[in-house]
Amino acid sequence: MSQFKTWFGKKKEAGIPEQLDETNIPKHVAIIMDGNGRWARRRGLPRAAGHHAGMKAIKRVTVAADNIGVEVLSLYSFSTENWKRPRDEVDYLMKLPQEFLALELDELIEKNVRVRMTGWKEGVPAHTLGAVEEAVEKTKNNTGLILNFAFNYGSRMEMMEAVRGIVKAVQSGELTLEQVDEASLESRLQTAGLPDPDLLIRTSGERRISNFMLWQLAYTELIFSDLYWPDFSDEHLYEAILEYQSRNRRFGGL
Ligand code: V0D
Repeated sequence: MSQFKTWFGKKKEAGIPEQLDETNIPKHVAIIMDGNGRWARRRGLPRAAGHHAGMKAIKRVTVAADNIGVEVLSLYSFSTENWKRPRDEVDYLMKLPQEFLALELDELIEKNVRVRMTGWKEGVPAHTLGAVEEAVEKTKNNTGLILNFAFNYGSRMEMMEAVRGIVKAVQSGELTLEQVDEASLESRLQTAGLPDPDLLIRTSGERRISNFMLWQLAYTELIFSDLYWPDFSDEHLYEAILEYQSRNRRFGGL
């Protein structure tokens, strides 16, 4: 995020970097983790190496988000469109949740992190789903940071399913047409119970939403970074939040 001229030289060992306003930390930060393939190509490495490096970035950013008191961190790690990628790459990607959790789940549990999944289970290989569901189950009573993996997720599908649920409820007489409101839809989204994202970060220079949380992003601050996801660090997260706070000071408040 080279547009920011802020350095965090005086960062404390743990806790909130001095420049950040601790009374205005976004509750929900969502990230579209783009640029793993490009990062690898730049280095003459296979795409898999980029995905692997991207996994390491998840660790750094999760620890940083937890450190400053973010309540929900949503990571867009695989869209319903990504199945169109080459078979080998999809196979490799589907091994990453297991690998990530094998390396990190103990520490996530120790840090009181709760793992959640947003997306469709259909079509996900059993070994992948099993690992994710185990993590969700083992952390379901944790009360710290919610680490929400948007995995095999697409927002239009999510909204369509919610609409189907509403139609069914109307047909069965459980709801009247007049009772259908924003809350009826929201409660049927997969993010029900989570606050809407306050801040969305997309890396690697793309400036699109790409079917990610379309309903939930209505009032979200959008920050686009030219960094490739594997290069994204704790300090880049802090810089993004600083930018969020500068925008939010201008327009927020009473
Ligand atoms: C590849 C950058 C962790 C994005 C990060 C199959 C592309 C590394 C997970 C993960 C991926 C998912 C669920 C979970 C725990 C970990 C992951 C995918 C891709 C999609 F419960 N990294 N990661 N999932 N990459």
